[in-house]
Amino acid sequence: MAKQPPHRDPAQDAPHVAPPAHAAAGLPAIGHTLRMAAEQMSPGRVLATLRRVNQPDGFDCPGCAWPEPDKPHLAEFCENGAKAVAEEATERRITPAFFAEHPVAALAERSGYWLGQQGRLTTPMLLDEGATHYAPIGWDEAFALIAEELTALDSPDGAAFYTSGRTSNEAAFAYQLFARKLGTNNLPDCSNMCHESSGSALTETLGVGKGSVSLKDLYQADLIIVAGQNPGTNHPRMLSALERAKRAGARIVSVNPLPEAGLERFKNPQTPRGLVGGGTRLTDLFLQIRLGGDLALFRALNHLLLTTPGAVDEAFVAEHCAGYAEFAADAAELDRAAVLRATGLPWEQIEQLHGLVLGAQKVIVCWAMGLTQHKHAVPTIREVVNFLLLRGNVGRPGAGVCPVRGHSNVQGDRTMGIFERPSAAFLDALGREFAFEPPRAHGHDTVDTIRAMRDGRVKVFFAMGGNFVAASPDTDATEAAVRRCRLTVHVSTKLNRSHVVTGARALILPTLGRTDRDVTAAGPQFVSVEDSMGMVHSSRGGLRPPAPGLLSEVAIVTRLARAVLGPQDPTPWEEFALDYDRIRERIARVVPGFDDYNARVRRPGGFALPHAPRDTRTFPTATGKANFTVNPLTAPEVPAGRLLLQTLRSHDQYNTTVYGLDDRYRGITGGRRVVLVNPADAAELGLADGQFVDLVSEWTDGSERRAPRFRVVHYPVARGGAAAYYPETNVLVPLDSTADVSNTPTSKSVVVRFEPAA
Ligand SMILES: Nc1nc2c(c(=O)[nH]1)N[C@H]1C(S)=C(S)[C@@H](COP(=O)(O)OP(=O)(O)OC[C@H]3O[C@@H](n4cnc5c(=O)[nH]c(N)nc54)[C@H](O)[C@@H]3O)O[C@H]1N2
Ligand SMILES: Nc1nc2c(c(=O)[nH]1)N[C@H]1C(S)=C(S)[C@@H](COP(=O)(O)OP(=O)(O)OC[C@H]3O[C@@H](n4cnc5c(=O)[nH]c(N)nc54)[C@H](O)[C@@H]3O)O[C@H]1N2
Ligand SMILES: [Mo]
Repeated sequence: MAKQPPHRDPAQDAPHVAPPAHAAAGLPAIGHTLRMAAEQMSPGRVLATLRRVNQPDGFDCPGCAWPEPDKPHLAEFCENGAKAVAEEATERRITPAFFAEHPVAALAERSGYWLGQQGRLTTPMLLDEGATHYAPIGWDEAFALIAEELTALDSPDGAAFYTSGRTSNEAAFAYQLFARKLGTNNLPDCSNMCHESSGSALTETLGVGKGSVSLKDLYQADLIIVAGQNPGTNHPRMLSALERAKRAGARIVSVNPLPEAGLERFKNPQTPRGLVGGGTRLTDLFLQIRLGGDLALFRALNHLLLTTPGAVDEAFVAEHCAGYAEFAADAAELDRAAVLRATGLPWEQIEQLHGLVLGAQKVIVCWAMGLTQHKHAVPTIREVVNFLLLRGNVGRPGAGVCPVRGHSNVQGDRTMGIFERPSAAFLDALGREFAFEPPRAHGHDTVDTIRAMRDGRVKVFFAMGGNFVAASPDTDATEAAVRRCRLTVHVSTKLNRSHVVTGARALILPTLGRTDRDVTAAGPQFVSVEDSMGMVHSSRGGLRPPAPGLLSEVAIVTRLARAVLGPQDPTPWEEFALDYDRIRERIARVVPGFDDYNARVRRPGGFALPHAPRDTRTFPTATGKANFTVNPLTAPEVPAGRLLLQTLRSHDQYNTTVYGLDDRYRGITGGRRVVLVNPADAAELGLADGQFVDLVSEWTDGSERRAPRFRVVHYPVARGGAAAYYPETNVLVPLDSTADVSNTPTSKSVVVRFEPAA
């Protein structure tokens, strides 16, 4: 029997602090996983579920987007993947009785953790205008209600259709088709808050907004730089790949303001050495950089390479690159003092890295949110590209760019057209295939959607998964904006804050997840996803769905499309819902690289999408070449008496889903309201370890935002910076504080001061 959800809501947490760990995984990880799974499921279900994760005939792990190796271990074990699976495969259920018992106003007082622990959603529910409780509604009535609200809009651009990156290719393709047939490109997605900066920088410089390496490249690399990423928690299977690279002779450099345990040492739970031995030391050189110092670091590195005779791959640059002369002229000068200030690194360490680079034929740079969520994120990533181009490290084995994606299908969703700024080529192909004229004007991304709701321009908000209210910046402003909507709709597996902070009317549409069996009148269906390295493969759930009559995401989108677009609409939505092969046939005709989709997706392991820079060293950019760019040295300015706050993930959470209150590797247990501060900064600011403070963010327009009662933890973070968990600190991130070009919220760069807690 699965245990009941906790009665007590531990929102008022009481964190305990111990010294941080220096190694990740090993035996404790397995014990931790099994304990957490056992709280959600019976032992038989735990085994049946975990055995099918990331196996060729199984389902794609709903955790991260890290690719599967060719021959996965029987249990391609990953502690946090297992937690993501257990969270979805839980045997707890939310029924209409739950909503009858809890008024929405009371649910809005609960923590996200408590909401998530209540179990899987089972019944479509409506919160009608003025009602205090959600009440059950039939599927047809729900779709009719949405159609009524959409039809009442002055323009289709009064609606926005959000996507979180777990949605399958098939559902995503149908969803964007529906939005565009309705007449809008308002397709914001979680990627706007995530790797948008990577997409912007890579599209401009290399012509493809995705990573250029495969797992095989990683195994062959001589040098791997991991910057702004915490794989021990967020991409644990990446540690096995790094271990394999290391055993083949690669050097690994970590660039991070925090000494993350997973990057220090890895105890591979698949090997005896990892289970009982000391594990593998991963990092050869740790650069404890200041927040936002990476642009300065890569500029310094590029300067050193340019001034080292023979260091530049001149043949590659001459044949394949544009903009080199301007870049080289600019990088010839270096303000060394500014570099030292921005990075906080001793010059010797930068020279050490330079030495490692000179000794390496094949270099890969991996990165995640530590690079993408800064005001100068796009120039930073452009400078990383400059660095790789200088020595020809793009488009050959063992080398390239590796932005490590978050959600398991966030990359696939974008490939399927979930984008507020689609290319003309994509719209042309879509319009041709479905005989309609897609809207051409760009739509709203996530931040612009919030502004549009605030200003009354978007009145219907529809979310395919995710937790928009909690994941977005500036929580109070976002919640006020959402409350101005006429209607908010969430297609969800689990209850979250976005269901209780709503428009005048709100719908919860429960759906199948990755682990659930999906059977239509035409037989069992599978879906497909694209991982962080452009591999597309199938995913088939095996568990009995949490309730009879639950609809898949594809079924929901197609039935909604029919209800809104009417019986005369020529798109065969019913056929799409019956047999997902019919959707894949269309994708194959619209999206490049998906020829013969239905056959190739059925091969074990799937197939690789084409990537011009990787495959043929050609660059589909505006110049037809790989572009060097000039990126002036900038770094965050922090006034005296303040620190720069980054908002990051603990070990027991998946974005806004909190699995538990521990952050094991960082030594924090039993609570999440902690702020990590360097002891030297703490001394200067008079912050004692264990003291409770309010965090107050200061924005350039003079406005202030407050997050109350955080326990100060003295921790070895780089000087000048602090760290606290997301989403508790989203309230501090001003809506207008976004990255240049990509408009991504600056979640890793918030100026804060500390006030004693009341
Ligand atoms: N278990 C689990 N897995 C996940 C997720 C999850 O929440 N839980 N989330 C998924 C998603 S959507 C994503 S996008 C990824 C996120 O994966 P990560 O990007 O690893 O996630 P964060 O916790 O935001 O960690 C940011 C890391 O960058 C470092 N950092 C912060 N600022 C800087 C900087 O200025 N420079 C440098 N060099 N480093 C910096 C931080 O210290 C931290 O180690 O993980 C995915 N996988
Ligand atoms: N301050 C701060 N803010 C951040 C970040 C940060 O580092 N700091 N990171 C940003 C990043 S990288 C991201 S990606 C976003 C994440 O933003 P989102 O993707 O919007 O948020 P999640 O927490 O991943 O969404 C969780 C919800 O998705 C639903 N769900 C889960 N699986 C499924 C499914 O299979 N189908 C459907 N329909 N629903 C499902 C469940 O109801 C669950 O409650 O947050 C961003 N916000
Ligand atoms: Mo993400």
